[in-house]
Amino acid sequence: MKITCQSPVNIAVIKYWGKENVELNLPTNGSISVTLSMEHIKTITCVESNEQIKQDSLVLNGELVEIPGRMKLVIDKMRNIAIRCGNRQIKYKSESPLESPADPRHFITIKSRNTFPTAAGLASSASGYSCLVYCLSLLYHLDAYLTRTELSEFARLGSGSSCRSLFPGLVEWHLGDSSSTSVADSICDSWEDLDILVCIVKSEKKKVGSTVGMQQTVKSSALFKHRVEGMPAKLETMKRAIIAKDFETFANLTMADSNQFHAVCLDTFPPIIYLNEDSRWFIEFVHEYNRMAGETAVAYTFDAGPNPVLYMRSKYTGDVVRLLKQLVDVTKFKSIRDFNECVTIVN
Ligand code: 2P0
Repeated sequence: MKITCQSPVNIAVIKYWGKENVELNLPTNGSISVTLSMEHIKTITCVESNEQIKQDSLVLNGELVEIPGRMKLVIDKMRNIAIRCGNRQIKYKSESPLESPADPRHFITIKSRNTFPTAAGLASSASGYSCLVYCLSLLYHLDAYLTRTELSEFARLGSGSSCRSLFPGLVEWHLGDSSSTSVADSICDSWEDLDILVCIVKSEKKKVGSTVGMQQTVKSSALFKHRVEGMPAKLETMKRAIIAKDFETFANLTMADSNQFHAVCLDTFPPIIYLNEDSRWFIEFVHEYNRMAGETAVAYTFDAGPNPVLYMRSKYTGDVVRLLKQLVDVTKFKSIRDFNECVTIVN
């Protein structure tokens, strides 16, 4: 029995940084992201289960690797739920292409690959864990018992930001106050004249992993406390801007949050520096472009790496791409027009 799914990455506009509970990946603040389309950047995962398989295994980008502890935890939790589901009431129709669920007592083989550089600050763990959780939910027909939001808890246990890739469009990961309430759901599933441009300036492995970085920040940054205090109001303003399709507020808050996140990284001791000279060039370019346009036309955001992701009003996209191609030596531009996709079945 075999299921293949694909999952996109998501890029936060109000960022997750800091864990209240490291083991459960409970965040110190809620976050909001945009799920990208899968045209260029995605994870494809195939999970196979049958009684001939002698042990669980993971092949990542063609290489047999040890299954990380967190992944084991996610797989075990989902298997346990699958074993108990026999006594539960079926709420929904399973989307699974498998007629009957796989036996959760059998071992599984996971084969997963990314169509973009792993650990380059482009949230590969987000597409990876959301894809795995969706594959397992279909393999065991868990989607017949649990909502997408309930399933997002398992993705979060694997990697915080991955709970957001289970939904299309603009998505909120709620802070919550327990494992079952710190979950994701959709704010709105499309924004027609919003375009996204992912610019890949460097595809080296990032220096400080997010999990380690977040713990250093929580321990050492005074600015971080200020950031957390301001979060509930910021999230509310952002949600209202998204629902009203108010690009100006959306764009300005996105840039301000990215800047504050990187300021907090710099305020961490020892400091975490994700931005580089190219990143700073993009920041100045965007502010100058907006000044010339006479309105907020473009916004930037940077995750745990130097690659800018630009959000723009679609009427400016052609001009921005043309100018960037003239001005900068960027490895790749990925123009993402349709981001109204989320994790889905391949076969
Ligand atoms: C985000 N990042 O909201 C923020 C912005 C990076 C900067 O979520 O430890 O890989 O697996 O829960 O989800 C990256 O953190 O961390 C991240 P874990 P994750 O997208």
